[in-house]
Amino acid sequence: MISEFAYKERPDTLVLFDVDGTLTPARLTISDEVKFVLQALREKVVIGFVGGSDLSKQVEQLGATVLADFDYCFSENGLTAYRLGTELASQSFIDWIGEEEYNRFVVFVLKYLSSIELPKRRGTFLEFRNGMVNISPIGRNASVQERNEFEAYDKEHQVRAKFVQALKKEFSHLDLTYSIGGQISFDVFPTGWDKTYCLRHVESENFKEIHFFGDKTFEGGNDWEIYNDPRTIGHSVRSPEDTVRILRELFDL
Ligand code: M1P
Repeated sequence: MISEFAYKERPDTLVLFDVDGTLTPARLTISDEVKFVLQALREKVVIGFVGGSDLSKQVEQLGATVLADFDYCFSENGLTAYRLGTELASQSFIDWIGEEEYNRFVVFVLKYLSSIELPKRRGTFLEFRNGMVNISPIGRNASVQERNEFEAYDKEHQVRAKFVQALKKEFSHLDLTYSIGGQISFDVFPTGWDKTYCLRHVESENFKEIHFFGDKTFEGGNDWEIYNDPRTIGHSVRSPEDTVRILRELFDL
């Protein structure tokens, strides 16, 4: 069978990108320069993104045509996955954890949130997603300015780190991973459902090379596992400009 990727110069090479800090500044939109370089890259290799956020946020950041602009779109680490605009079968967090345990978890989170000191609170403290829950002490409705304030406050007071410790203690019987990947929140998902999860969606393509670009490649960062996975060639970047520079060098763009 002829692959849909056969027209590319290197159809056996996949290049995957983290979103925040790699293709866009954190929670902001993609620049024309990055878009242009990705278009040129897509002529040569298969491209995809793998982000922790859900698809609606990636549409805001990468554009309304995101499903058509990338060969693979992996939201929530690949728990929501698209190949050439068609959704792939996946698993869900609620099926994994079960309603009863999830209920206990949410009650604990809400009680804990109401018991801590914080200078500001906004709304949407817990976001239920397909492959994870996202918990934010200030709330996901915070503005950019409020996000920056919370991030600075959290650095000093370790609000998220302490919250994670409390959850780990209370739910030690569940094999959950807690990942502080962004500015104001942390993600909770079954261990193993980190960004390496998306690789199972591309296994049958037998890519000879899978490159991964990410900015949180340090231990504890949400790019750490896929960056270090033996199936990928990892590239650690500091910004979208850095991503562009490495792409131009590596793929002669
Ligand atoms: O992609 C990194 C993280 O981006 C957001 O984090 P925050 O809102 O805290 O900056 C969230 O969507 C989070 O799930 C994601 O891991």
